[in-house]
Amino acid sequence: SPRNFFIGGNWKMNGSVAQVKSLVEGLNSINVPAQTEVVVSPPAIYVDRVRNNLKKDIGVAAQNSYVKASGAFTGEISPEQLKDLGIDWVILGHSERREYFAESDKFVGEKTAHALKAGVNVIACIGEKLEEREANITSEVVTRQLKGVADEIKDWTNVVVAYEPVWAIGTGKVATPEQAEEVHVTLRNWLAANVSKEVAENVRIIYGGSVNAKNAAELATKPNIDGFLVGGASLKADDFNIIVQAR
Ligand code: G2H
Repeated sequence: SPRNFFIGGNWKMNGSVAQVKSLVEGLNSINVPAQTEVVVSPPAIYVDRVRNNLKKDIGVAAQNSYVKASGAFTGEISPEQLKDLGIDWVILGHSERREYFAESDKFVGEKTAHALKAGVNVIACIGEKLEEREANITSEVVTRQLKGVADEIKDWTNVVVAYEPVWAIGTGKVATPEQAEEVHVTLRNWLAANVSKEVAENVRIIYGGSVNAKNAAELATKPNIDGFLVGGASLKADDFNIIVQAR
């Protein structure tokens, strides 16, 4: 498969100067295997120091970026500014941003398009809520969210799709490998039908939601699971290292 394994660490709104320092030291002793890409995502205020202190074979992502290069947008950060700091990735459309900050499918698509235009790669997050899964509308929800991105971009080379079922996030209730694989196949089929066969074949689709050092290896055996977006377990370098080595 041309799809290199991709492991993202989403630190969310966690850490202090001291904790960031010790986590970066731990990450610097990780051996990044061949055909594996590793990216960590600190809170915005720590992004610069992490980039300056982390070894270069681990990438750094912001957790959000805006749709303008600069201007009167108090509190926002542009992908051009990220690029200026040597930050090559951004996580967009995480369910916590959709839920607590009312980000729409269209806005996530627009932010994705702007980040790509600025030369920043995107981890685009999608995923259904528990009530949506229970109502058997998982496929409709995740393909609608994916369409929000597809409507705004043409080139998927620098996009990684993260499927993160909301009911599995931070709950300890991980999706089974079969549940995740089923949705990843749905997404790939939707891309083949609505974007192109090439994009469907080449885009990395990673799984997120309570991935840890114990469950990562089994999830990684599935042919359409190309890696993970890891929250809680990415805050411990030893656990994160086990996940990085999972395939
Ligand atoms: C899902 C994931 C990382 P956690 O949000 O994006 O978090 O692994 O803590 O469920």
